[in-house]
Amino acid sequence: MRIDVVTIFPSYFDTLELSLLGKARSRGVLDVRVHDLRDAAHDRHRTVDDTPAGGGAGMVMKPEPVWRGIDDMRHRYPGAHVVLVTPQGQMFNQSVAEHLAQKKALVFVCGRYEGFDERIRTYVDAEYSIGDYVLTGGELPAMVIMDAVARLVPGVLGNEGSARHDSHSDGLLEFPHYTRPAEFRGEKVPEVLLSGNHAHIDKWRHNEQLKRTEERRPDLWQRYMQQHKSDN
Ligand code: JCQ
Repeated sequence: MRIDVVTIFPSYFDTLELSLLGKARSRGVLDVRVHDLRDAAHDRHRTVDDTPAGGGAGMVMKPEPVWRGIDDMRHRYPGAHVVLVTPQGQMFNQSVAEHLAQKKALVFVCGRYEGFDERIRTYVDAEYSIGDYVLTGGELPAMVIMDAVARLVPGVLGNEGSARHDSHSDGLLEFPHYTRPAEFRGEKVPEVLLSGNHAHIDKWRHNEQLKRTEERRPDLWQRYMQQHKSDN
């Protein structure tokens, strides 16, 4: 998979090298390239923002550099899926991550200030939000989405199996995990996990997933029950 990022803060992405994504890159599974949006600004001051039409506080990202940035990516990668990350986008979740993981080339355009000039939305394929809160820029959300997507790309994780059985991959929260010691400050590892009976263990874990999801995430539990009502 190829991922391009367009941002006015390319150095934010330096830490990617240190992560699992960096290892995937060095193995050639993932190709991440970060571009400075200011390179697409053609004036002497490399201006990417301007005052809002109609007045008001803050600044708005100028359409021309953002459009040039996107257009440049589309020329380099004709099939690229161009994504905007803003609080106004469709909610990003595991299903969206799975959808994006199918793409051969992704482009993230990171916004700053009060947001993009509205006219830029015509030139993107999707707009996602990572949650109902406001950040100072799209860089962190882009990294969140990249991380969630990249770990689903075959070869990115060392252990291929570990991507599949995670929270949300089946619409339920994860079951509780334990490791040694068998007793920690008076609390024991549930006996079933030490039994060696894998049928029992699987059943226990699934039941714990249901209990925990019902208690903590009634929204997810409702949807799961709706989808599984015929399986008993
Ligand atoms: C994304 N949830 C919150 C901040 C403006 C381009 O528009 C803007 C984008 C941001 C960064 O994104 C978020 C966000 N999902 O704050 C301001």
